[in-house]
Amino acid sequence: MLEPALLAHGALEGAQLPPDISVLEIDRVAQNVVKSHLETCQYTTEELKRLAWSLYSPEEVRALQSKSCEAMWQQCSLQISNAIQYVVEFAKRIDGFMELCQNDQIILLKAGCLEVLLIRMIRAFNPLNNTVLFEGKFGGMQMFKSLGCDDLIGAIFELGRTLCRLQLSDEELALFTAAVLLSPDRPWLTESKKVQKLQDKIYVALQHEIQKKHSAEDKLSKMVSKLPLMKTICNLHLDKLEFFRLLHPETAMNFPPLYKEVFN
Ligand code: CLR
Repeated sequence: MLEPALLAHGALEGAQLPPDISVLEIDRVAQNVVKSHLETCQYTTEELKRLAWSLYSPEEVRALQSKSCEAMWQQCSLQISNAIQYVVEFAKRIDGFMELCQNDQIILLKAGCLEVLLIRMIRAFNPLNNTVLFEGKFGGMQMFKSLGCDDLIGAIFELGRTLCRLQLSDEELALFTAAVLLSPDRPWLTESKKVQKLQDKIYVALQHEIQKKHSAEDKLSKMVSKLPLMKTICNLHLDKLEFFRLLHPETAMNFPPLYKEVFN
């Protein structure tokens, strides 16, 4: 879905810049996106390093597991909603995003923010023991048992593991999440050409950033190859949410407004 556009626009093909984009401009794009990411990433790298040592005890995990499905959904939607606020702030700070029409801003955020969260998750994911940060401590997938979404949780953890293997730097993470957010192929966009231009520059900046250490074609195509799994997870999440809403309409009504707005 994103791949053909990306390939067609040459972001994966060699180092040459499109004739209308200068090196200076690419540097400016990279600086703006990386700064925006660092200002809105919710936890600093140092904070996360410290937190990685605080693991849920077996008793605490058991307590989470014996919660009702409704209570656990409520807790997760609250955490996700908090994290989404930072993604919204990230988007707003990306040069060009606020110049898009409001309709398109909303479409891009609604369509992209879970994907961005899933990529951001690698900062808060420990592949050594397969744990993720949840309400201030790290725990494994068993924590989420009471949700009754083992397939979804399994897919999220699998994505965490495979993305961690790419060892993305904060710079690469920043540019990759910005590129995902500015996907010109989201349905109902009115100015997708404008979005395409922004995304092209970001992908060129990402390629440039990767080249400092690796073969860019290789790493960038590995990153892009994880997008289908992210799409699957987003659709699975929507299915689970729809099903949950049918079973527990009152609880779903009380989900955080931002969570409801993004996934309605
Ligand atoms: C992602 C990176 C953000 C901080 C953050 C906040 C909430 C976390 C999320 C991260 C990772 C995924 C997460 C989520 C809360 C619940 C969710 C742990 C670390 C798990 C996978 C459960 C999903 C349940 C569904 C019902 C969607 O900066």
